[in-house]
Amino acid sequence: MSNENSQLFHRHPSNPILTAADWPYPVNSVFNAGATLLSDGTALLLCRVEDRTGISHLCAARSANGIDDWQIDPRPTMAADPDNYPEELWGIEDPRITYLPEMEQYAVLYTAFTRDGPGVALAFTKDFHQFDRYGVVMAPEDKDAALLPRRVGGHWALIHRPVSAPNAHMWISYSPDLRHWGRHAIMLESRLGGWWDAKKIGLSPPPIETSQGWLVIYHGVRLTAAGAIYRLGLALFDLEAPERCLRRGNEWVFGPEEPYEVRGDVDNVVFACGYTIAADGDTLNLYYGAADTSIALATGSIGAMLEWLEQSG
Ligand code: BMA
Repeated sequence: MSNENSQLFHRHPSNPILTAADWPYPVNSVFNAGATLLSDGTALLLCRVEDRTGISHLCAARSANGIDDWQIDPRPTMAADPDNYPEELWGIEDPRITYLPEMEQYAVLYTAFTRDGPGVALAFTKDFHQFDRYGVVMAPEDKDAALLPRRVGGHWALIHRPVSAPNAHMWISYSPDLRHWGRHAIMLESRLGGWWDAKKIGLSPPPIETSQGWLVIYHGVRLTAAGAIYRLGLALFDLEAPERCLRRGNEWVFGPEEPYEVRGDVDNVVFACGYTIAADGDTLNLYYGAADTSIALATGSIGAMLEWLEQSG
């Protein structure tokens, strides 16, 4: 894939930037990390870590430049707690972080691997040490969720991905209090047939608020005879009615190409759960899980993504 849109993202030369070998305790793999910038500018990744039982927990890694010299918590930062939260029976996965200025806290939406499949769970934190769990907010089977950072029309908005086999679309739901959810609407549908994003799509990192709308990076899953291929595409949604899609790109903008993306515990996967935005307000640092094995970094220009959507959306 060396066509024009692959230029939207540039892989960091030291990819993958974090692997199991970097961990201070024995783990199988580290991938699909939520990301945020702390108030002092430190980049924080809340990494999905799969231990050697096959169960995942979350572990925080902090770095001044967001690239190297990561300070990794010496033990799991947020471990599954099935005694108190039975929905976390088989672990917790794929966190997406949104800072809510109104709450003065970070919301972490994550997948709780329940007895009946993946569900969406919510926890709040101020410091990524203590977490206040709200429990399951969307029952299984549902995942790939994130909150918008502010209320829209007086309500909180949650993007998520319920499964109604054989299809899975992106939905949005609203709440007055972050506990009771309703006004469910389809936000973006998976396409049909041979498309790269046919049958199954989902939100990747939380939406990016721009003057033109909510810029959404989403993943599409192509099922092939050799297995699934996870790639990323772009879409833009109305700022005050985010269920309204303004533009959608046809081609994927990022897909597995490098050896660490093509080969791993799960081949051919790029799966982004988080980003940080540089001081210029335009450079997006996208952190993505590569082949369910390591964490990699690609950078892109938000302005260039919007322009690309304008031309090809
Ligand atoms: C999806 C997600 C991710 C994972 C991907 C590829 O369903 O749940 O956790 O990276 O599969 O295995």
